[in-house]
Amino acid sequence: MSQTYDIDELADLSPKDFMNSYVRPGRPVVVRGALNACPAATDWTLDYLRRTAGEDIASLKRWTGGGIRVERMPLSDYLDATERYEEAKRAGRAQEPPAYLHDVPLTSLFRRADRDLAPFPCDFFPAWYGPRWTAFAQMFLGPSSSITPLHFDCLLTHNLFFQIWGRKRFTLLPHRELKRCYPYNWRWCKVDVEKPDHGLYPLYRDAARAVVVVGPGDLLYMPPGTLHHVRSLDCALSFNVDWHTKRSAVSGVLALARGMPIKNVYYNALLAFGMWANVPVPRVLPYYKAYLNYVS
Ligand SMILES: O=C(O)CCC(=O)C(=O)O
Ligand SMILES: [Fe+2]
Repeated sequence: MSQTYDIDELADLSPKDFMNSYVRPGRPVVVRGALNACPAATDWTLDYLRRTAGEDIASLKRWTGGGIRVERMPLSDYLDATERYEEAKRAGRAQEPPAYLHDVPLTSLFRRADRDLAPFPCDFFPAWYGPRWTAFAQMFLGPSSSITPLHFDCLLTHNLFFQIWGRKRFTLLPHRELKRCYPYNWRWCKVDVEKPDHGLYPLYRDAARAVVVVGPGDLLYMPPGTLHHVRSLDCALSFNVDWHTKRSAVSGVLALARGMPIKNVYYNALLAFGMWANVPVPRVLPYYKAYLNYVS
């Protein structure tokens, strides 16, 4: 029998209560409808993307038995393929789904993200991020059934996840359950949470876990190291912000001793330096940008 792992669900949460009741003690939380007042919730349609960024080349990911394969195509072709796939699925015609536009800088496609998310208070993040927080946001757009396999975020950052539209089902486990999930390559896990092979991965049976579905306008907070598997239940648009506190940035540097790849330690050192020495975000970002574009 697996142990329980509880996730609070709230209708409202102030930045101060968020810091005190969830970030400090390291507890996950869902806030329903937290983004409903943002123009992004209504304006960020596929047609809007087609109009504003359709000619951009989208860099997509497909998970294969052997790892991640990157595919590229004009964004408008990708959006067309995704719509065709959803239509065919609704009509009961099976097709191979398009790949997943996964973990790309939000402002590269939503260039007015600052304005479109403006009602969302930047004090959900440490003061260092300030109004430039959207520069750290990474977006996810994909067809229904898209999956991100079980992993934790590789810099051991806090993760605030914003669901714009569509639904996603998260399976979450606290970091202490890592061994029971059979990790490899630092951040990935071998166990398939949707169909666990208890013969191959017997320790998983006893791992504490929780399942939560996020829908349009919802916010999900995951503390550093939270293991998560994500399945899109619909065609869905989301983004996350991986961010550090002064403390988690230092822990992220010390994680070198626990096997964190040196490249990741470098990015954590950069953020720790920026935050502790109070170097303004625009001076740190050019060095951090490479992280936001790398596949790991
Ligand atoms: O939405 C997804 O498919 C993956 C999200 C994720 O892994 C993250 O926010 O860190
Ligand atoms: Fe993640």
